[in-house]
Amino acid sequence: MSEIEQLVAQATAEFSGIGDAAALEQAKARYLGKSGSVTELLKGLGKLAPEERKSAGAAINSAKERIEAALNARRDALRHAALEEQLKVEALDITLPGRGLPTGGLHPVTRTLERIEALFRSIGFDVADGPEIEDDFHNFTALNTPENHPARSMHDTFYLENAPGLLLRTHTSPIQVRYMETHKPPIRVIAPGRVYRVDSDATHSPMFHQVEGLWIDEDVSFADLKGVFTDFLRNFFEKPDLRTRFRPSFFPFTEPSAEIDMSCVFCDGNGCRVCSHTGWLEIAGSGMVHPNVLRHVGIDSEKYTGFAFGMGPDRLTMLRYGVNDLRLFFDGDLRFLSQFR
Ligand code: 2NM
Repeated sequence: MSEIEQLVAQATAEFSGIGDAAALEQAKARYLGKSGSVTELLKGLGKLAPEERKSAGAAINSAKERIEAALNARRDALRHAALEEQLKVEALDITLPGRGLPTGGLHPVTRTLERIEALFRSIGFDVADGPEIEDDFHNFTALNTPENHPARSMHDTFYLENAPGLLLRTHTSPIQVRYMETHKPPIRVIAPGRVYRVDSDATHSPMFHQVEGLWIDEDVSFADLKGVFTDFLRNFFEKPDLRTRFRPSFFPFTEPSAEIDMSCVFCDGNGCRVCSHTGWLEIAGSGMVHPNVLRHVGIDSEKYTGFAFGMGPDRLTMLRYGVNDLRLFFDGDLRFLSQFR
């Protein structure tokens, strides 16, 4: 056998003995690479006599083609074997039961907010929102809060470190202030949202929710406040016999002001542990909008009057679902939250 034919036999035998792709490419280099055996033979052609060159060249090229064919055959075989191996490992058992798609659900406080919004929309209220980072005017000054009021202190309000005059809103009233600045009476609007106060214990979270309501028109009275809010609570708790009482109170932004209590939804007012045996639960603050507030937003306080109220949907959610720890709503523990799906 000629030297060339021997080279073809040797390469073919070597390739078929190789089991992995990287080793095969190295073997290829030894024959077909820059200084591989076949390449060296081709370089040697120049030294041959011209009459020998043609047949020698043809023989080398034929050998080169057969070595390349052997190489490609082995490449295919290895690729095929790797695929077979992979299919064996990744075998799909279509008889296994499916894993199922977990379904999400709305947070219980979100459900309460949506319920409150739907009830107020049904009697003609708009739903507004606004920035959680507020300025001093919209959060305090427009709401008739004196410069020295304790709510303005750093002990009660989160102020932004690098932005003088900016703070995290402590109530959703600034939404109402912005609404009054941009709308003319009659105004009927509720303002739900997150609010922030420097406060953190078993019954206080530094972030909590509020919904405030506002109705301004000619001749809006305290009687309208009593009717609207009592009706809202009866619908919210689905208790047509629920009762309310209004106790005198104080807020800078309302005059007169009142705390709203409702008959306990657990004992219907007979007294139980939830209502500390009083039969009543505190549920909201309210009052007639102070004329100074109307003046700050450019509404004629001689022509228009209005009522406003503020309540905590977190507490409403606790009462509606019988939850006794506020923090459960904000811990993000799915064992708790998934019970509300
Ligand atoms: C409350 C209690 C009483 C209130 C007042 C206003 C505004 F913007 F019209 F002045 N919004 N909300 C208000 C009144 C809020 O929360 C306990």
